[in-house]
Parts: sequence; C-alpha cells; structure tokens
Amino acid sequence: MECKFRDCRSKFASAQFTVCCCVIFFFLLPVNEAWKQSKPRLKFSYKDTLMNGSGNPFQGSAESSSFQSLLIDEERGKLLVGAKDLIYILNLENLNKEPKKIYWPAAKERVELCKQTGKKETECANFIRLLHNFNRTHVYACGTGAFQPICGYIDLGPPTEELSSKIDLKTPEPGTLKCPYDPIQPFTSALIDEYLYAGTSSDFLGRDTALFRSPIHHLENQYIRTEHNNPLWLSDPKFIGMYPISDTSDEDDDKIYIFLRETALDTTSPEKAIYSRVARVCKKDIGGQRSLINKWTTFLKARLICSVPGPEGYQTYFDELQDVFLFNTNDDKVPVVYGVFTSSSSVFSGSAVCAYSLADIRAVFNGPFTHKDSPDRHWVEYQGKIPYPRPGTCPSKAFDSTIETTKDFSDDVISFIKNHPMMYKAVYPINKRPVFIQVNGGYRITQIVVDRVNAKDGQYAVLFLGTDVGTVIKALSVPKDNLNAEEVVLEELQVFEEPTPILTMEISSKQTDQTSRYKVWRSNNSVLGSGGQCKERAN
Ligand SMILES: *[C@@H]1O[C@H](CO)[C@@H](O)[C@H](O)[C@H]1NC(C)=O
Ligand SMILES: CC(=O)N[C@H]1CO[C@H](CO)[C@@H](O)[C@@H]1O
Repeated sequence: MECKFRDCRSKFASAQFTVCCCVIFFFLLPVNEAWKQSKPRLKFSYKDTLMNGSGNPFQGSAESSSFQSLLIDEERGKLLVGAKDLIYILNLENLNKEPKKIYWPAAKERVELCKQTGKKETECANFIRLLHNFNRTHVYACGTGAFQPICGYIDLGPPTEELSSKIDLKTPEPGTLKCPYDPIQPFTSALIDEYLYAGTSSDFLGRDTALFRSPIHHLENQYIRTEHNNPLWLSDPKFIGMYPISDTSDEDDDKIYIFLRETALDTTSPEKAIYSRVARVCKKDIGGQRSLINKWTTFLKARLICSVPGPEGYQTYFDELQDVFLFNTNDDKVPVVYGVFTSSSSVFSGSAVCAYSLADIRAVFNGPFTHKDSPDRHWVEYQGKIPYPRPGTCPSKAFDSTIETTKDFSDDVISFIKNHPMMYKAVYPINKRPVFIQVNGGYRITQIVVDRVNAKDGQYAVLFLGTDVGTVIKALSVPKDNLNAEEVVLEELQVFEEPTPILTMEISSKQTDQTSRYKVWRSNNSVLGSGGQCKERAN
C-alpha cells in the first residue's frame, strides 16, 4: 500500500534532484510574456488517488451532503463535519466506518417563515458553518438556522472514553453575531478564551457585515464590534481567516490578526477595486467610554500586497485574498502567513501565493497612519500629532499603570482611531514577490495548507494548493538568497471525482511527526481524508 502524502522523505529525495537540475526562472519574465508554468512531475487521477491509498472519500448519506465545516479531533481520532441539518462524526482512520450523526434541523416554523420571506427553499435549513473545540468534553457549533443562526454544545465526553451511542446537543442559543444567516457568505471565526470572534453578517438581509466578539458563557459581558456603517473601517468585507498571536511576552499585549478582502476606498482607479487586508485588535479590548462604546478601540488595518514585478517597474497585482494559512516557525511570535490571491484583471486570470512575515506586518502597524482631508482629496501619510498612547496599543499595566483597560483611553485616542484605522504603508511579501504563480491555466487556486518536510539541508515548506476544479497541487517553494524563489510542482492530484471547487483544507496540528499529519479537503458534496492511516508503511 502506498501513502502518497505520508511518504515525504523518499519523495523529497527526488524533489531535490529536480531543484538542482531544472530550475524554473519564470519569476524573472516580464508580465506581458506568457509565464512559463512548471508542470507537475506526477499526475494522479481520482482513481489513482484512491488506489494508491492516499485518499479516503466520504460522500455523506442520503439525508445530507451539503458539507459546510470541518473539525479534526486528533485526540479522539475523529473528524467532525458540519452539513445541512446534521453533524457527522467520522473516524479519521476510515471516514466511512460507522459514521455517527447528530441531527440538528431548524425549527419547522422557522423554516416556513424563511420560505415566506422569499429565501430560496434550499437555503431554508440549518447549515452548520462553525465547529470549534470548547473544552475537553464539548464542541461549540453554530448553524444558519434557516436564516436565524443558532449555536449549541456537543457533548463528546472525555477524550479517553469511547463516544457514547447517543451524543447530546445541548441548549441551542442565539447565534446572531457569531454565524452568518446564509450558507454561502465567506465567513471566519475563532474561539479564544470563551469568546467567539467572528467576521460575519449580523442581519437577515446581509447588509451589516462586521468583526464581532461575543462572550460565550459569561453573560454579563457585552459583545464588541467594528463601527457600524463606517466604510473607513470596513467596506463590504469578506472575512477569510483569523488567528490569536502574541506580540510580546506580556499577555495583556495579545492580539487577534484578521485577514479579509474588501472594497477599496484607498484606490486611485475610477473603477471599483477589491483590496486585501490584514487587520488586528487587542484581546483585552472592551470598548471605549464615551465614544466607541462596545466598539473596538484598537482596530487597525493595512493593505496586503501580492504582485509580480514586470518591466519598467510595472506591477501585476493579485488583489483578492481567497485563503490564508498560518505557518509556525521556530519563533512562535513570528509565524509566516501564506495567502492565496486571485487576480481580478479582465486581461488574464491567475492565482498567486504570497508569504508574509509577521515581523513585516507588525512593522507596518508601527508605521505611519493614512489620512484624507476631505472626500475629494487623495490619501496621504498622516503628518500631525499622534495621541498617547499610540492608537492600536493594547492597555497594559506594564506599559502604563494609568491605562488599565481600553475605557481609560482619552477621547483623543478614541477619535483618532475612529478616523484613522488604516496604515499608510502596505505589507509586502517576503522577497517582494509570490512564492507560487498560476496564470491562465483555466482554473483558480482557492485553498492552501502548508506542511514542512525535513531534508538534509534544512526544513522546507510544502504547499498543498486546492483548486476550483477539484485538484490539489503539491509544490515546493525553495527560498534562495538572491530574491529568486524557485517553485517545483511535485504532484497534481484529482481529489474529487467531479471538477468542483475545494472549499476547505485542513491539516492536523500535530507538529512532531510529519509522516502522520492528517489532511482533509472539503467540497460542497464530498470530503476526502488523507494520511495518518497507513501505519503499515514505515518510510
Ligand atoms: C465544558 O463546557 C460545558 C458546556 O458549558 C459544560 O457543561 C462542561 O461541564 C464543561 N466541561 C469541562 C470538562 O469543563
Ligand atoms: C507513485 C505511485 O505509486 N503511483 C501509482 C498510483 O496508482 C496508479 C494506478 O494504480 C499507478 O499507475 C501509479 O504508478
């Protein structure tokens, strides 16, 4: 039995050979010439993928196959799949072995009401869009609830015990501000210290999409959000990912970094443009005192650039962020963020992967703010006086004992951040260019996970790129000293029988044993698990 994904070491030996022998310099080519695309060294059809033991597909059951969300539970050896009106609990070793189901439809009256208000009948159901580990025994789940979101707890019991035959779903609670109303809106969330951070729409019509933090459990606390109807903060945002990251050793300084794309106000182009952003807030933010009550008082954002330099300094931009992956390095305060971007150009269609160092992102947040005097003026660097403490600073006793919480911020700080949430400088990728480009191939890259392999000469990042035609591209990005990254496409696998978009990719977080790291891909109607299960093949 062959295990395609697990078998990194032997594969890698041949990969290194390729690196030396057929270096692909297409990054140097000017933009208007055709890019030379590197061809995959091995191509696997869907049948190959299954035959070679590297894929274990799950198609759902007759009741429900509209897959929405995934949660890998390594401790229990389970994969939770949120679907339409139910949650599957599958065995990682074999997804089809005795799948368990938790039914969770929306209330009948709610479904009726949803249909009466003119929503599509097929969307008037409870699509489970969110699954997070809550504590040792419970998983927190939210669904669209036929356009009235609901959340609840799934009791899986202690990880050491077998799952009981009847799994409990406890006390559904309102899910507004935590989960979208509809099954398709791009959405991201994170559960951190019993708070749910969500970039989601908050109303039936989907007019108000914002960054929310809702307490789970401690009901005394209010939710916090971005300012309503303030396009300076967010303008028709599509949230892609968010991560808690410590900036310093001071816990009070912990932040959440958020990745999104939105309609750009800061463009000189007369046409509507979409830009990608990294935003951040302090974990300890509890809102302001007189102004910005229950609103973020530390919200800042910056543009993320992913572009290819061409002749005469002309850049080709990939502006629309589709997915992000946080890749931990040896220093957990300086992870690398990989982003998949697509181009919105009418001239060509393409996708690119850019990698950003968190150090560079922080430097931009520590730099100048952007400013606009009046609607008909250009965006300029803010030159005036910046209030104290610098807007975006987390309140911390270690930093200033008079500023214990964000309610201690002066009116100056509050009104400054309200009007200047955007940084003047943009964040550029490592080496100022993408690590991977795909142009005019008839498909787009939609998803990314990054794994690492150890080789004799150090660690390499292996990119797994999901496409909108049901394939996964496995590529190696080899960094070099002289600004040229080399890309080697190792394999292309058809992971879904139909050419459907890959909507989610997850990789197990186990850091120690690369050969057993489990990967799973989701399309709307299929899930494919890979790795971790072929124990009989040791190297
Ligand atoms: C986990 O959270 C649930 C839901 O609030 C609670 O009932 C349960 O006691 C908690 N379990 C542990 C081990 O803390
Ligand atoms: C690398 C490898 O083992 N590839 C095999 C995968 O399966 C197909 C079909 O069974 C074979 O032809 C490949 O050689």
